[in-house]
Amino acid sequence: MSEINTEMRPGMRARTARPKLHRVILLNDDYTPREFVVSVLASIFRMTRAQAQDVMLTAHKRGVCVVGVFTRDVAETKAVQGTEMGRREGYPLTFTTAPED
Ligand code: TYC
Repeated sequence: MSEINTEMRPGMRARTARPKLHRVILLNDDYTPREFVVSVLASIFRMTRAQAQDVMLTAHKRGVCVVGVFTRDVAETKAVQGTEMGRREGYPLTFTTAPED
């Protein structure tokens, strides 16, 4: 059986796996009720209602707000879950993702 040599050698850089992180971004819209946005944020992201309120208000005022930073799969799953929670109630609430630079 062939084995992988995992030993460090002089000049080799120690490297821990550091997956690229992706932002989940909340987009403002004119129809989703503020309270509904707060509930979605609190239920999908580990956020108190006060934090969720801040994020909602930032998106409301500025158009977008970064909700959190996650590995790609987690970011995409949370964005889909949040967007689907809105769609089920007939709201245009939308979350997107973008890689961090
Ligand atoms: N702008 C919405 C309203 O006035 C509330 C809202 C805030 C919707 C943030 C989406 O990402 C959002 N009812």
